[in-house]
This record gives sequence, structure tokens and C-alpha cells, in this order.
Amino acid sequence: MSPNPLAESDLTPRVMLRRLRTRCLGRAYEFLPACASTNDVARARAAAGAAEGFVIVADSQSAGRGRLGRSWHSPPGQNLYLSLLLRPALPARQVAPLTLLAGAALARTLTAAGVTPRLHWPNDLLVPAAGEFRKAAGILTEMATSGEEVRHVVVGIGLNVNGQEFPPDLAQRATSLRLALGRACDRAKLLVDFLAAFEPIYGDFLVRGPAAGLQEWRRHADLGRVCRIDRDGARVEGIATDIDDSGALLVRDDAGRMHRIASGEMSEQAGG
Ligand code: BT5
Repeated sequence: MSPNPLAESDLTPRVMLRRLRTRCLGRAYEFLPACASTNDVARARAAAGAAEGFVIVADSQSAGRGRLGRSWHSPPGQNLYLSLLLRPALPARQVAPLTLLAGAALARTLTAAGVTPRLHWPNDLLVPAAGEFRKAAGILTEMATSGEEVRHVVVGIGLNVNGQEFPPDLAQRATSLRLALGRACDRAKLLVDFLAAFEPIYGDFLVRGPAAGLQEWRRHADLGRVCRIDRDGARVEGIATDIDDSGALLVRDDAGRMHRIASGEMSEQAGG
């Protein structure tokens, strides 16, 4: 009889709930062998009343999404694709730092796993592979609002854990923890460790604001490099000097002018 890998999955609720160390995050937990996008499932569960801390994990996604309509390569059996539902009682304009705070928690988790991650504003996590830093994780934060108030936030994370091969368009840019560490990793452990790292960072954010979490983000960030930002058809080139207290990127151009970039795409310049 051939084994049923999904019945034995390391990510099923039975296994996960035993391993969780959090009070809230992941205490409501769902696992799907496959779905289109975990962010879409989380949004549907939010509309049906799911509580703060709900986590949905899929073993594979057929329409995993990045930002701006881009796709997230999501094959089965190897990686982590998760969405975390949050219901912060905050005005919508204060929610932007959450992507960076999730990045900080992910960086803490991976550091503990033995890799040296590098956070790339706003939502990429890179790890060393083949003599350079390559993308191993991405974060997609989506929000539903009612006027000025947040109804819910979905923080979606894709983390390449044990994948070793990528489609041609990603082969030179993507990597995984397994390729970085030279050994397979326990994705359920990474998930429970991430949730345990993020819970206090999120709690501190709700009570005191984002400063401490953003400081942790800075410690892992690839700031100080020459970069190019494209937004709304306009281009800013300069040095990515810092982030401000809302998580926006601060770029100093050649003329010394500072530009505050609330959202956009940061590409490194050749030689930067
Ligand atoms: C992101 O977007 O990096 C956010 C990705 C979030 C994915 C998670 S998976 C769970 C949850 N459910 C979803 O549907 N999404 C979230 P962005 O910055 O736009 O980067 C997307 C780009 O990363 C693509 O255009 C590719 O170049 C590259 N890419 C795609 N799949 C990748 C992978 N598996 N590993 C590394 N890079 C990848």
C-alpha cells in the first residue's frame, strides 16, 4: 500500500496544535493540502468571523500571489505557504509597519535556524546561496477596511524551506533554506517558531507602536546601498538610508534631497 503523504503531513492541526507555543497566533488553525491562495482563504474565513490569530497553511497553492499581480511559485511537499489573520484595533493608516514586523520575526526565526537572513524593503527576505543573497521568502500583507478602521489584516508568507529546484525565471534569483544550510529543515518547527517570534512583536506594536519591531527589522536590513525606486511611473535613485517610524523607506538622491517612499519597488543598482 502506498503511503498517503497528506494524511501524515507535518502541518496538520493535530500535529501543529501540539507544537504551538503561542497564546493566540495559530490557536485557530487550518491546513489544506491545496488551495488557490492562502490569502484568499484567510480573507474568506475573516468574512465568516474567524478570530484574530487564525492561521491557514496550504501544502501547495495553484494561484499563490505576490504583489502587483505577480505570482508565487508554490509546489507541494516542500515549503511553507501561510496566512495569518489579524484584527488590530487601529486606524488603517497605522497598519503599514506590519509587513516589516513580520519580516523581523521571520528573520529572527531563520537566524535561530542557522542562516543569516537579509531583509530587503519592503517585503523580501534573502539568504546566502551560490555566493550571493537570493530570495527565500516574501510577504504579502492585505487589509480590509471600513472607513478609517481596519476590519482585518491578512499577512501572507511564502518561505522556501526544502525546495531545491526552481522554474527557469526564478533559478538565478530564488533559493531555499535547504540550499542555504545544506540540510533539510522541519517546516512545522519553522512555523511554530515564526508564530512564537511574531506574537510578542505584534503585541508590543499594539501597545507601544512599531519602534522596537522596526529596530529589529533594521538590524537585518540591506540599507545603505544605492537603489532605484519606481513608483507611479516616476523614478527615484539614491541611497536607501533608513526607514521612518511608519516603515516608509528614506532615500537620499545625488543632490542630497530625501525622498520618503511609502510603497514601491526597490531594485539595487549595478555596483550598489
Ligand atoms: C512577494 O511578492 O514576495 C510576496 C509573496 C507572498 C507569497 C505568500 S504564499 C502564502 C500567501 N498566499 C499567497 O497567495 N501569497 C502569500 P513580490 O514582492 O511581488 O514578489 C513576487 C516575485 O518573487 C515574483 O514575481 C518572482 O520574481 C519571485 N518569486 C515567485 N515565487 C518565488 C519563490 N517561491 N521564491 C522566490 N522568489 C519567488
